[in-house]
Amino acid sequence: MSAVDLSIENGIALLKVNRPKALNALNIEVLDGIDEAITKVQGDKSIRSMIVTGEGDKAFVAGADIKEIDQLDEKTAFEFAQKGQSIFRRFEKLKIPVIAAVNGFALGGGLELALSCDFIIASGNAQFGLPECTLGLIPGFGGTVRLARRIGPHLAKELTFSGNFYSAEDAYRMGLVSRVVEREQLLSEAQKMAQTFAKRAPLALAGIKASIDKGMDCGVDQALEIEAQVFSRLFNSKDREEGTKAFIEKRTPNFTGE
Ligand code: CO8
Repeated sequence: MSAVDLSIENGIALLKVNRPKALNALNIEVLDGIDEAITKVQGDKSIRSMIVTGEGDKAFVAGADIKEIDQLDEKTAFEFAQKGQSIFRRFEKLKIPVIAAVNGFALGGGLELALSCDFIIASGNAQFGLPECTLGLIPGFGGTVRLARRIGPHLAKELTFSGNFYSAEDAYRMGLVSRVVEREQLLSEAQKMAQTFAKRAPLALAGIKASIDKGMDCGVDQALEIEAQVFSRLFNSKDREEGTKAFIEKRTPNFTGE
């Protein structure tokens, strides 16, 4: 049984972290499995969107593997942090929409994985937190960077200073989670959203993702320039032609990603 399962159906990739006995904690094997899955998804043009979740009823991912962390020293800790960071950065840069479907604990590195996805939906029993300070550590897989950008520095500091766990409803109120659903409906809700994205023009979605993500990292003038560049480049795409033609002909567009 592999520590990360990747299945692909009808253009939707489902990545499941599969280490339920350790609450799907991120050990080296899981990190390498995620890295491999990213490469597969990048190489398969039929994939239009992706869902990330954890196996079992209890956890999405309960953090980096604390038993592995315990073996690190300053040098290996730096290397380990960089390894996780670069994998999550590759993840974040995928050109398709990626939904984190959080089905239980999303703690430490688990929340950092979810933050590398485009947005998070959660089941009512989900719990979120960055409890690294309770271990004498700080988040090392992008948590201080991405959480502050997602919910603002004040809330990011409250979470990381306290190390507390927050309910799905609290996370929703903070804007960390976009939607809370019943546990039984979590995957079907994520799939419904992924199916909607899969019907849209892939180059347009990739362009929206790039425009929002790059735009968040620069000033308004530069962000507007990026938006105009992405917008205009789409005029070279077959899908743009197909989209407007289908509207005029009153039919559903057939987008090919070209
Ligand atoms: N690492 C390793 N094993 C874990 C982890 C983890 N993060 N979380 C749970 N497990 C294991 C437990 O050890 C236990 O295994 P065993 O049965 O062999 O003893 C099994 O999963 C079940 O866990 P519990 O018995 O503890 O289950 P409970 O329901 O009692 O508690 C909790 C669930 C509250 C989630 C609890 O397991 C817990 O607090 N886990 C740790 C949460 C945590 O602190 N996560 C942050 C880790 S640090 C981190 O993620 C840093 C990321 C950046 C790293 C950069 C490195 C340089």
